Amino acid sequence: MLENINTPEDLKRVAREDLPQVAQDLRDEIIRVCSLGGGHLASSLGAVEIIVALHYVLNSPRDRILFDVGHQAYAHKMLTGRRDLMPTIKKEGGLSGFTKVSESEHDAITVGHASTSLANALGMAYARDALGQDYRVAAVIGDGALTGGMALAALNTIGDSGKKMLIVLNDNEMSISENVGAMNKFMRTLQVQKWFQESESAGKKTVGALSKPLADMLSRAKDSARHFFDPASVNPFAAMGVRYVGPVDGHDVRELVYLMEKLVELDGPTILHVVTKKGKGLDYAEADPIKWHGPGKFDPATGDAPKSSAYSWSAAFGDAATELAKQDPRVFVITPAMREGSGLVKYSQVHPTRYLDVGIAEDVAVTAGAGMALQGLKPIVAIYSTFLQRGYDQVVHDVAIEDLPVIFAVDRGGVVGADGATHNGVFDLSFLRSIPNVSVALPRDARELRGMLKAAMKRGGPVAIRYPRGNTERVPEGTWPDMEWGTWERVRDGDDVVILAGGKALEYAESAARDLPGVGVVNARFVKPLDLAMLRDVAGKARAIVTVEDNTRVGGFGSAVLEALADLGVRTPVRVLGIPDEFQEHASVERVHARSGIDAQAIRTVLAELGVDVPIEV
Ligand code: HTL
Ligand code: MG
Repeated sequence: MLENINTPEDLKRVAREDLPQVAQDLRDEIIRVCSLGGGHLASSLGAVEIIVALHYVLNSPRDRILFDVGHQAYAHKMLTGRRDLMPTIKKEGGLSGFTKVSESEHDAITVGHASTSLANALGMAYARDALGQDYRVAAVIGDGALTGGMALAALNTIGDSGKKMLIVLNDNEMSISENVGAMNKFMRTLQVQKWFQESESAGKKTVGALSKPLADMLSRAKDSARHFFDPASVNPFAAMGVRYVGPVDGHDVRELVYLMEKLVELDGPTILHVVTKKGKGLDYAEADPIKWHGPGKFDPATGDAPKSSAYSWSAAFGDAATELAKQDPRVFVITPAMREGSGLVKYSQVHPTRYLDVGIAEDVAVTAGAGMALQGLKPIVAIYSTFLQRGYDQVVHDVAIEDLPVIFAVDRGGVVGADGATHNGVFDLSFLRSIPNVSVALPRDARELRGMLKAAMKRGGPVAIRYPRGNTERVPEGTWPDMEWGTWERVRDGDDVVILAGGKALEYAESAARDLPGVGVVNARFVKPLDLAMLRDVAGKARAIVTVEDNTRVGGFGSAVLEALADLGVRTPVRVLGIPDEFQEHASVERVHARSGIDAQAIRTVLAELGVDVPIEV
């Protein structure tokens, strides 16, 4: 049926009875597209009926449909003119993996981080009313995204504001891992309401039978109190002043249409709680939604995917943390909803009492670390660079002022590639090094990572150990090399031009210098503190210095070197290579590094400009 459905208007011409077939066709296409190049499969499969119903009832783009995180919106892209482009998703020059305002007039917000939809919807509702307009605002938010402080705080204001909007709570009991938190438990109590259980067992009949009178009641209740349907004795949504309806079957598209038609007309804010299955319609994804949250390419018939024996940086961290916690009973690891991504599955099993998933609440993760450190633990906050942006004030205010011993294992530092601008971790060196007391270390491999972790434990104070997305090599258990804090290491002799680089950028530097006599390379593995003794020595002899970093050039490692040289009164010329001051759209990591001018070839070009005799590549 999709052949003739390229816009929401086309969809509205479909008979209601045929909407389940549209949903099925969208699902087939999502599976096909994801099998070719990977994508957010399970979440997108689960949200198909919600999206069909919203586009059937609302008039996008005039009415605004907001998707939280934006990773579940593949059906939305297909229904808004982008079906043909779906195979380009997350590829260079192709569609974004999330919704993006500059990509389509139907994408109401640009997103990738969780929990922003409700505050955006609140702002839009105020804008609508302030400008005397009358469009409708609907937000789709997952149960995982609802664990974020931003979402909960927005709800607090939404309920008080009385602003008209529809919030579709897409509850699949999953974040990337199992969802956590008290709200999650509360939602389970709603799901075991008797009538819902019956509807589950007796097919969809009971939901239809029960929700029709419910919907009639709703349409009569337009102006009445918001607390009229309250299936649990205490409903936190209702308590916040948001009308609560549900839970209903989120895969019964006709039922959803029926309800939404009524609910979007109600004054004030309304939550429609829908229960969905993550991975719906694909047996292996339903059975293991964690594995199928964001797979790479796979065989759709069997679910077979290319296996990799590579050892990720995340696994290297998780293994090291698991060992450290065996040695020291004060070690405690906190994750904001990223157990799998941060390599902590094993840790969480081996040390369940010293492991905490706070949900998608990075601010809470950081400040809970502060509380633990104040009371004698040695917390490690395992966090992606991009999501640590959510905890910046907490690092400053709760951790750094008192110089507390909180270790930040900062994963996905640098360019991440396919997830694009929302997920790149290219600001952390700049925003962390500007905070007093905070050390910033860049391991070149798993050995250094372990050395830094061990040294950080001994030293105390806030430390960020930052490593990239991707793989490193395995090291034997018990590998704990000594590491002197704040020291760099010469990894290639040469005093004419010297490249200073740490972490991922060091690989590029070594590769660039491989056959160039006179070009030295330093493993600048601490961005803060800098190894001033070595810097002075290098700068005293070299004709020029090149700094390279997988981070914005603005205020990062190169800036630190320039500041230090200025303080030392040394005038050696410095070329600063880093990510330019622009948002980097999705493409492979290698491509983004190449076009940013930090890969080996770009470094060689700069060396040639500095007068180094660089052989011409053929
Ligand atoms: N922290 C923040 C602030 N934003 C994001 N996006 C993450 C972490 C990582 N993340 C996702 S998707 C996701 C997380 C934690 C789970 C969201 O669960 P929800 O949706 O219940 O809202 P579901 O997957 O359909 O169940 C991405 O980075 C894509
Ligand atoms: Mg969910």
